[in-house]
Amino acid sequence: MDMMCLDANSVTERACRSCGGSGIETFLEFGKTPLADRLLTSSDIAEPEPIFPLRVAFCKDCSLVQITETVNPIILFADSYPYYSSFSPALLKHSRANAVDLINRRGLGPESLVIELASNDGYLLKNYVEAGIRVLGIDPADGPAAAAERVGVPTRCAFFTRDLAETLRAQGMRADIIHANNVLAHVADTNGFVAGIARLLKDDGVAVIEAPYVEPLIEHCEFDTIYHEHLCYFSVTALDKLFRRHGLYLNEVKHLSIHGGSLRLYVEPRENVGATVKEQLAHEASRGIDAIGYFRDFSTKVDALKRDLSTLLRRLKSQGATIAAYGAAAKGATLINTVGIGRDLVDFVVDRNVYKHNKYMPGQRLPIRSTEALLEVQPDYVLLLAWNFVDEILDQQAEYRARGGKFIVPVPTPRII
Ligand code: DWN
Ligand code: ZN
Repeated sequence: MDMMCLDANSVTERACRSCGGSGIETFLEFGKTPLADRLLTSSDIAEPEPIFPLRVAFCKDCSLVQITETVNPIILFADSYPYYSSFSPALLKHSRANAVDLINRRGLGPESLVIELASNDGYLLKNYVEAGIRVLGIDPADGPAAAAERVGVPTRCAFFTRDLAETLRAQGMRADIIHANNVLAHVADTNGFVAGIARLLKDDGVAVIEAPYVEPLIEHCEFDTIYHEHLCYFSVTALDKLFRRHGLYLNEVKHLSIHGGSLRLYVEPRENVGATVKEQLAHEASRGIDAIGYFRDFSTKVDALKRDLSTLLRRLKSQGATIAAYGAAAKGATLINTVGIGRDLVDFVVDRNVYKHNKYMPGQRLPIRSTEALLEVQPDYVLLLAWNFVDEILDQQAEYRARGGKFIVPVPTPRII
């Protein structure tokens, strides 16, 4: 498996991505890994694959957890980005409820404007279009952006930056709602992104932002959600400081179970900090989530989970079992490449996303097939890489399980269901 380090395509940060401080301390080291969403085609297989350092650090000045390597966003998100939100029914349901709630809470109508940053295939904005509300999607990934246009969601195929915000504002655009789901942690210029939101939001507008929460990541050992697309791992403490730096206020926070535990943040140009935020800040201070100590033993927990999973898979294999995997997910790439799960253990990965079929997982190069393969091949076990959708996938795979198939859920501790 030949890999090459393309130093030209990444930068090693020396200062904090949010506050610019130099007090960042590394607490987890994965060495060099391939890019989690850079699926390989059969012609790529013969080519060396780019690998980049993956190191996680904590900022003592603003409490932000972050990776120290910034890979060129064009490599990560532009061409042939394989992630399409609409392949997950739970995510569609979750997003529709969010849109309907905001339409009611904010009394949105035909004169309103809703903008989504990283709008993907229109999975969320289509709900506003249906309600006759004006929308604009912004997403750099050409495939998903085209898919959004096909479902009637006008989409600008571009990265959202402070400059783009100025351009849109100069064109008379100011948003009542700005959605940003699973993107704030992905942007190389965190401050420019937030400053852009501040410029584009109406004075009485609200930015509704979803991002994975650092506490469940640490508590449930969700180390596989660490990869080069995810530059930041947020606490409310770090977020509050980031928004205030740009004249924005985190006024309300909700906990979500999606993606292993996320936060929904209600951010406004006017300060009106509610109890949910004050309580969460106090909670983090009492748990020490605002200090390096909380993170110091995480790498030991990660090593233990990696060891236990590897031992389980090797034991099953030595007993003659056949094993496949479910979910050609970015988090799956981190798991298989940091644990060392190759074709000696897992024969193939299945996924519902047709854009991922007949491609290969980065690094370990496991072939990706459609979910039908589980009933065609009926492997004894299936390693669930997309564990964050365990309930709906177990329901969906009732036939496979009825025939005796078993799932291995790796996080928070490897278990067989
Ligand atoms: O932050 C990110 C999150 C939101 O989504 C991105 N950087 C990339 C992506 O991460 P991921 O690939 O780890 O996300 P998912 O949503 O956990 O991926 C699940 C995979 O499983 C997708 O390829 C879709 C697939 N899937 C499936 O085959 N059948 C998902 C469901 C729910 C299913 O029933
Ligand atoms: Zn900082």
